[in-house]
Amino acid sequence: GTAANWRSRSIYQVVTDRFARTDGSTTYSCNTNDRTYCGGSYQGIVDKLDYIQGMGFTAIWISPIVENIPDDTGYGYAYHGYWMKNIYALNTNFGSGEDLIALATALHNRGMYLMVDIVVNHYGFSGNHASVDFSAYTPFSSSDYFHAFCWITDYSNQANVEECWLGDDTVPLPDVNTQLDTVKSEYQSWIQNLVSNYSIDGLRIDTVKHVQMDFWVPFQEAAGVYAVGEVFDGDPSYTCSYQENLDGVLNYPVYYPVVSAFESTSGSISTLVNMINTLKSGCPDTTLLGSFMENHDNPRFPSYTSDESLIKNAISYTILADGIPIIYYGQEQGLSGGGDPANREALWLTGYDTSSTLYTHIASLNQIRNHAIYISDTYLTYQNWVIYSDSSTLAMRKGFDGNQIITVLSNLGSSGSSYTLTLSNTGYTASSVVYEVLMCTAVTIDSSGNLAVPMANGLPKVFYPESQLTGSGICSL
Ligand code: ABC
Ligand code: CA
Repeated sequence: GTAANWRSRSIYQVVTDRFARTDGSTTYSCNTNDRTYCGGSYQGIVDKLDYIQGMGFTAIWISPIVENIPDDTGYGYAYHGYWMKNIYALNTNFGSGEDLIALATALHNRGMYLMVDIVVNHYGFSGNHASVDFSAYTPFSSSDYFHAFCWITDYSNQANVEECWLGDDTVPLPDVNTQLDTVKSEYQSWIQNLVSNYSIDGLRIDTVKHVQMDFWVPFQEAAGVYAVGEVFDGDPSYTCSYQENLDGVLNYPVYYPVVSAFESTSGSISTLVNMINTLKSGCPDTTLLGSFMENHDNPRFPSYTSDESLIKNAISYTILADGIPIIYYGQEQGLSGGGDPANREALWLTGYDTSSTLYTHIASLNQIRNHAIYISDTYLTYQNWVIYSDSSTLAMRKGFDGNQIITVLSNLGSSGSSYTLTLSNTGYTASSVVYEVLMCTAVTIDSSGNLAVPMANGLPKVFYPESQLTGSGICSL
């Protein structure tokens, strides 16, 4: 898929080893602290596509697929897939090549896309940095293909970030010399073949800020599909600069203010509003950024707060703001693990409940977004506009007249009071009827065009014109 194809997608991120097993077990034990393979597989994902599609997702992102080091390291096994050994072989813990192709086919039969996580920055090793056995690597089988050893020690020094090694003397991550022409062309032909062999529709690229900027343009061109890069950095100018060279980057700049705005009833809404506006003007294309509020590297949001209203608001922002929404597996079941490795729970232990509050919340949000896109894909390129904010509220508009979703967010929490918020600037026609699609209640716009929002219990509100809902199935219309 091209960047334009991906703009309309909504992505469900799975840690392949932890999402679903081939035997469909809902009891197989998986202790995250053990950092071992728990048996999740490509076949397991295929068998649970109804569960994913039932929430309205139109794409999945899976863990890195290539062969990793087999060792039981001081940090456990490579169940996450980021410790490469051979880029020309698969990690068979997740299944065979046929299984992976079967997953791609099953997705495509449903009109869904496959995004695969990839690493080019480093390989993996178990033990001291000085004892790395380069001959075990394919195809970069000697130290000549790697940067000379040094640890990354200074994130303000870009050469140090690019040329030194991640990791430590338990698991060093030997840093590939991505400045060599032979390495660049090997990686280009590798990615071209990988994408075509497994019918991959898009890439999530790991450790992008650890590789020279000029590596990315020809690499993405060789891949021929949309790529979203991981630039793990909250600084908008630094992170957005990578979007000059890659279709998209993960929206780390907005991640931090989203979490802090909604993790408690005293979070700062204004810091979030400022970041939204900074990105709108400062990032090449906010509508191609990957929006997320959880992932496998950061504590899950419910580890900060168990308040369901706050959680629902943060999810609503993630799905209805600019960018391609990415929901991390388990958010729909309210999993609450803290930092790595606690945030990589086995989903099967939840029993895949499709009636849980957050499962249906996510389904409603994806459904209204998918519908607005179906009505007109100009919904996607209309840049999200903050039409109102105060110390506990953020109201935003996305979509042109007649096809605009108005999202009203609050961080008052579940015990928030009931009151009416009067909003202007929604663009809704005076005296027309709009629907609040999370509770399925109709609201009439007043004769001056104002929307009276019934706020209560700190819950988010999502509005859309009733006239455009006919036949959508949303709120039984
Ligand atoms: C292993 C063990 C862990 C153990 C750890 C020390 O080693 O499993 O239990 O605690 C993979 C595995 C991990 C594994 C690592 C290392 O490899 O998933 O389980 O941890 O062996 C990507 C992936 C990530 C993956 C790797 C490595 C890279 O998403 O899953 O990890 O292939 C850096 C990298 C980033 C990387 C991340 C984990 O580390 O840049 O690519 N993620 C600052 C730095 C960031 C740094 C981040 C976290 O700290 O700037 O570059 O990310 O260390 C904001 C600032 C940010 C700042 C944050 C903390 O604060 O704006 O810049 O980020 O305000
Ligand atoms: Ca590097």
